[in-house]
Amino acid sequence: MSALQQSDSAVWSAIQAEIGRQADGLELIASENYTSAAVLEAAGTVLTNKYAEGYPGRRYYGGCEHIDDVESLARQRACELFGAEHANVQPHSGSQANMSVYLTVLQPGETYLAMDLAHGGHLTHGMHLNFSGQLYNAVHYGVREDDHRIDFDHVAKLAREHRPTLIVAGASAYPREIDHPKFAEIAREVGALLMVDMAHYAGLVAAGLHNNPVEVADYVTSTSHKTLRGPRGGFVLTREANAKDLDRTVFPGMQGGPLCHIVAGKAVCFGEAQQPEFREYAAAVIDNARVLAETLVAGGLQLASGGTDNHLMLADVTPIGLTGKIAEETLDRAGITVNKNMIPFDQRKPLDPSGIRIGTAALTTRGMGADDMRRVGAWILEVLKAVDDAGVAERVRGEIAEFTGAFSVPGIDPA
Ligand code: DSN
Repeated sequence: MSALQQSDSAVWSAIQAEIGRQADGLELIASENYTSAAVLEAAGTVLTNKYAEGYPGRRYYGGCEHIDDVESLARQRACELFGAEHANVQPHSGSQANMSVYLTVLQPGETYLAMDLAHGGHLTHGMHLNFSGQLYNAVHYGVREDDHRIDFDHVAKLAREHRPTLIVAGASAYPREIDHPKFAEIAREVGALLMVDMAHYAGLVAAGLHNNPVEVADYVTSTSHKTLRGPRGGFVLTREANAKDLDRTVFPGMQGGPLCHIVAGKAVCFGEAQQPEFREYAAAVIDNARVLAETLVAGGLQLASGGTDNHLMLADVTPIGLTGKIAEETLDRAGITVNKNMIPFDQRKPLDPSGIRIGTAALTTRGMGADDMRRVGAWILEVLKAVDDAGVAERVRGEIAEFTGAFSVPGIDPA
């Protein structure tokens, strides 16, 4: 019996149930993944006990020599992986990574340009209820109505009109490769700084399969847990010239002690992403997304921009008489996990939008390939076309539980 099971059976039971859910179902949330057993182990260590305010070699607490080693490794590996001069690996999340850049380069009330949440941006790209929309004047660009690609003419027009201090590129629900050099060109023209939030596609960048924003941006923010497949957390990359200001903003500006166990998980994840196998993994994520997208389109769903060239797709479910909320709930009953999502120019509301967002990073980690994606696509279509038939969802749930039994989950099943 584990220590947790013995001391707190309620929490232990909930965790066991979640282990079962992660193992038995099809995890298609585009921002989720399964970390390796090594990342999981590092994140579950006694490093959680340690306070280490400050940075390696300059801490406000004693006893930080081993934490220094871990954080230095994480910083060094992040820099090697992405070709950056400086990395801050302490932000607790992607939101805090973004906050740290805004607080470094923007004064309250200043203007920045970022992607509209309704077109695929993130909460921290200036949503009106978020700090990023309350503290600053966020101006939004979006995608074109005809092809759902970023409208660079509009980005340039807004940049010339509003003269923002900062331009933010990057998205949470955009199925196409983002042209970072184009953003850099516009930023240079209007004298703005460029920040790229690569949280979703960081793993593809690490693998050399998406153009690298570090080459053209002043700041690059990310999470470590999406396509990069590390522990839940954030980090920021920048040039050496910005290092002091950024570090001062993260600590003491907006955080106290780093989460040392998570920093250890990040170090392991950056090391894993440097291995040749990671490139193969990232290539398979993209291939799988393409095959799944083709399967869904052939089955009658409309995808934003018509398809995908990264790890995710946005499917409009209204042509088959559903809403995103109904689709999410119905798929959930069948053991298929996705999230409802606005599609560009959505006429519906965020809590019951027209679409669902689907990603292949997690299933690819389990070793699924193109044929499996065709099967997954067929299940999605079958369930969505029979929302009123509880028996279909029930049967598919059973089929999926049997199917997923053949694919191990790192950290849950033995490799
Ligand atoms: N909440 C994340 C997502 O699902 O894309 C972004 O932070």
